[in-house]
Amino acid sequence: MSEVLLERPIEGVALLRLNRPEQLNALNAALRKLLAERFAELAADETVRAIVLTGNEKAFAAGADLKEMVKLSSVDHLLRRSHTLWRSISQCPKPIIAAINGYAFGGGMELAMHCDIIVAGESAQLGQPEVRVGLMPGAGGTQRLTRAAGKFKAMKMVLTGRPVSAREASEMGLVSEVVPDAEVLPTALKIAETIAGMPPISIALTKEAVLAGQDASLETGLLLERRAFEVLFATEDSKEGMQAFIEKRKPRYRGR
Ligand code: CO8
Repeated sequence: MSEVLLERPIEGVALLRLNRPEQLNALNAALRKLLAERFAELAADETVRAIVLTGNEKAFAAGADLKEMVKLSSVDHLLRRSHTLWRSISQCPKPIIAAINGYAFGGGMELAMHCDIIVAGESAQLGQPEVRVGLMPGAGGTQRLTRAAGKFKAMKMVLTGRPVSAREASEMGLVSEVVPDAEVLPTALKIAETIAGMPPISIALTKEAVLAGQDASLETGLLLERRAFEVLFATEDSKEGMQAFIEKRKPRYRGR
């Protein structure tokens, strides 16, 4: 059975399931390569408007595969250039919704932070425990976590390795929504379905503006937003959306 399962549960929505349940979805090299390939395919597939990424009821992912990593040298890591695999996710132009049950630890939490929206179950735990095994976050944990939660919350997590509950994570601004465990995937799929019904160029430019703006000054971010906003007036979908509102009918978006 593949370590990453792809389903198409709703029109416009792709569902990716991490599938190494016996290892709590620990991210080994094969799984990460497959995941990167899936994201590249879904990014290029015009019928896909939103992606949901999930694990199982016990784990979203318990981190990088320590049994594999213990054998690697610095040079192995360098030569693997595994950051290029993460890029396929971070540069995916389609919205990605993480649906988290159970553990999202280490590389698993970093994977969740590559997503755009995070739905977590009440019993989910999020953490960066790498320090406890003599490592540190290596896929954006020191950076994305700090940007999401601020220096002091982030420092406490990465320096103690202590996980936080879904509720704590929510208070820290680390997750978008906390729901009962059984509602995680249905909620994520519902959000994806809503996004899939929106005009795709609006969605792509909005996602791009939010992400690019995070690394820019406010002035530059506002400029990026303005330019993208102006570009949208060239799309058929913007005309259709506004016209449908005026005519009190449902818009028909074509992605043009
Ligand atoms: N790597 C490999 N195997 C794992 C991992 C892991 N990260 N996590 C769990 N497993 C395996 C266990 O070894 C066990 O396998 P087996 O039955 O063959 O012994 C199976 O999954 C079930 O695990 P447990 O028996 O430990 O289950 P518990 O419910 O008792 O505990 C925990 C669950 C608390 C999640 C515990 O398994 C744990 O602490 N796991 C390790 C968590 C961790 O340290 N994660 C960080 C790893 S380092 C990292 O992510 C660095 C990221 C760097 C960049 C990203 C590159 C991908």
